[in-house]
Amino acid sequence: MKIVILGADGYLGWPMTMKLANDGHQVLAIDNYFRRTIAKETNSEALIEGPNLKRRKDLFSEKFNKKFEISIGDCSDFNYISSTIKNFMPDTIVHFAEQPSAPYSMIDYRSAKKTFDNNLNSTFNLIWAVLENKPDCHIIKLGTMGEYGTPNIDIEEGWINISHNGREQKFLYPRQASSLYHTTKVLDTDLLWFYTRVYGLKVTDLMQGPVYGLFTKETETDDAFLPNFHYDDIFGTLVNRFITQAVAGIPLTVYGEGGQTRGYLNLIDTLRCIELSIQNPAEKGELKIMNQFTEQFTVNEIANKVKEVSEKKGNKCEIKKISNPRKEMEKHYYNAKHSRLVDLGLEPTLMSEEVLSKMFDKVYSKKEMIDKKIAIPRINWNK
Ligand code: USQ
Repeated sequence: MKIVILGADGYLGWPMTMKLANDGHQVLAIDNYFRRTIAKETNSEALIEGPNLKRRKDLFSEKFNKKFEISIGDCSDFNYISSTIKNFMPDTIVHFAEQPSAPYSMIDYRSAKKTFDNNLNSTFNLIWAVLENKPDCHIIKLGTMGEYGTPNIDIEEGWINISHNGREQKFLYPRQASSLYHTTKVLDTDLLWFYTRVYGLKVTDLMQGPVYGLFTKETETDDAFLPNFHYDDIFGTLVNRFITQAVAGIPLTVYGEGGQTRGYLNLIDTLRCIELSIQNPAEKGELKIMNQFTEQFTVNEIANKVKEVSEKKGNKCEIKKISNPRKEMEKHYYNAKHSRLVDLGLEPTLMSEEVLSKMFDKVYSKKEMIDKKIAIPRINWNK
């Protein structure tokens, strides 16, 4: 297939690019290094930051004897994205090209506006670029479980039947996010649904939980292929942060009571879920929504798992509850459905001791490069 990856330099976009190219697809990898730029601006450099896309593309060709194309450009520039799609004529577009950090979106007006402009414009422009040039192209959009928030009822996969005064209709499941970043994802979903039902786009929206991990078939062949790995409070996700904190001897920063429950998944499963979505495209006029995670945990449960792995290696690890810098529920009901991807063939890679141990060892090999100052929270929107 001809596949475009938007946001191909990212934590998920890069391993996805390699996998699809290695599997024999014709891949065009696009990025404008937005995340690298704002990570530098906020003093949040990754512990593992791969070479730029051009360099990685060359290294990949040498190692795997396969090719992919790259294009450095900004999806929030309509002329760029429209002409690129017109020239490449993809069967599928995987859209990761968004500012992914909740804390970044909550720093100040400037960071909020950048998040808003980048995320909404990239999705809006993508929609129009597809409508004008390749309307039968399947768009796979990375959404987030955070769109649903933490409601006091079961979370369905995207849609819910509502009965009201004796009548019934299916609607998008109610969404109530707890950061501006997550809210831009809600707005993206609404935009995609509008253009899908009015103009007959083919869209899959994947509501993904926090991802952890470093290793895929391709990334583990060479350190230069590892995805960028953040452990700071802005771009680092929970498991990756806790492992780095354990390695560095910093107490694991449990925010508030630590009862916050989320659906987590391994990086390997992210790639598999997207592969399954590519193989099972939405129909014309369909917005297919799937919840993309494999296991639910509280923050406390994850802290305990990481502590256990760390201490088995003789590396002492403390857990510390600190005042929550985020405005979120710390104790809540959480029961999110997630069977659609399993029904398509996903076999979950669980958060086992072995999986965490392998991550720990790789992070340990980079221990000297950890900057302890950026591993503790610097952004507070719970004032
Ligand atoms: N948390 C801690 N201590 C920390 C860091 C986080 O207790 O040191 C807590 C947070 O307060 C939150 C939970 O852990 O309750 C998860 O935080 P996170 O930073 O791993 O995840 P989040 O900010 O929600 O965002 C991440 C990705 C985002 C993706 C989202 C999926 O950055 O791109 O959309 O996970 S989800 O969380 O399901 O919305």
